[in-house]
Amino acid sequence: MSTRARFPDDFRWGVATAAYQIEGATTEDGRGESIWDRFSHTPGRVLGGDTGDVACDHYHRWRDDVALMAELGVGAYRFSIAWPRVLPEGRGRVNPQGLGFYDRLVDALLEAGIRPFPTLYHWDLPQVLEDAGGWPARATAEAFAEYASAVASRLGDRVTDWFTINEPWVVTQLGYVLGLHAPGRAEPAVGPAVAHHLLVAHGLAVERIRAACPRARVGIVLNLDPMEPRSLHPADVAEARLHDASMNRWYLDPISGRDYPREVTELLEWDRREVRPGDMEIIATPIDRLGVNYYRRQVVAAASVTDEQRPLPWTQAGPRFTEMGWEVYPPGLYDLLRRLHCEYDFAEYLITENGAAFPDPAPVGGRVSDPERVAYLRAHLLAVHRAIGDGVPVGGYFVWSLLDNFEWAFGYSKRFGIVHVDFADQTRTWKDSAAWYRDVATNGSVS
Ligand code: IFM
Repeated sequence: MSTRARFPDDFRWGVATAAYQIEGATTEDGRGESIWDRFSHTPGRVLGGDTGDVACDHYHRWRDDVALMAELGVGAYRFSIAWPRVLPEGRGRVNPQGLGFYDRLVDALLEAGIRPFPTLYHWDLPQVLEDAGGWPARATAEAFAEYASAVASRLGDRVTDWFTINEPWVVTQLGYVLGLHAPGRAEPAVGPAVAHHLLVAHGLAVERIRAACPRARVGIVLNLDPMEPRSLHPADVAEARLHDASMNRWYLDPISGRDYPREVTELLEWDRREVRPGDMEIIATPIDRLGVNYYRRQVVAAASVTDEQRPLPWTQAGPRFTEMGWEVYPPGLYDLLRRLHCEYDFAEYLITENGAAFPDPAPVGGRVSDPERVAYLRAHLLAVHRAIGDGVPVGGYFVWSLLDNFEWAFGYSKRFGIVHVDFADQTRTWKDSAAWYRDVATNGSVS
């Protein structure tokens, strides 16, 4: 009996990256400063003092990287557009060289038979907009809509698949509440305003993209972690529900036409002063698909409960973790997709990111051995296949990431790529996972 999991013929096999993580060339061709340039150049913010100044030098090597994707046999590429390359002052004047870069990239992808899936905001806010208030200010959402128009007007004759914002939870929590990401503001009080403006920005951009490109299929990308209570003790269950509401439902509910989860607005004592009439309708502008970034589940325990008080059985995190300290839990992706389908019913889902950092060995004989990553990707793809079999409309999967790259506050210390990058000389070397994924993408099946 065959154990081959065959995916639908029109399933999209892709790889994903983001501008600041791979492009480098941060001061070239009129690009403006981003919050990540400022943050990474501030001592003590990024591990090892790493910056995205060079990264994978993709800004100069993009033709080779497109050829690499063609060799990999992928039919889709999710990348992000750097706002400060296109609008160095954040709004107003368009930088033709910045937009020209993405214009050429799109042409090259299409020539290679690879469908472009750009994301407009993967965290590199123009620094001038941060100086003017950043995401706590509503003007940033309005500027984002202008930026979306500028990009969609130029690329919309060839690009139909768009994502607005990547992982608004990360922008809010890590960027503004905890200060672990750019712009490094540890100001919990601005959290709800940041999240709300990101969602308003998303809704405004959906309208602008469609106006410029009537055939567009538009979505937002959310990082969603299933929250499992440690036990069925009512306090653990309540805590898991609260985590789910503040991380997952805070974004899923409003884009689906529901309100922000009340338990969270109450907990944060948010007076909703930023919510203007009509905002919730803008946020709920129907989308064509949801981008799902899945890496792990979280097992949640209430601090008030001792283990002696917990009824058995407990939920234990499994034995395996990635180098990020994230539990390897493929069933969570299946559970998540079923839950999204049952509770939210989006028209389509794309797995816009899934992948893992492991401490890879150095290349030997032109290859990197990474069996843990192959096992990770394989198990998660089987979870996706199972969800499709149950009727969840999952249309594609993008490995995070094509290349080892700048992993934000961890600098270059965490390698997520299926292709190894030697950051000293920019050599790209296939890992075993790249060869494995090429077979999967080419055959449309996982065995
Ligand atoms: O590298 C990031 C990416 O930019 C956003 N999602 C998670 C990845 C791994 O941390």
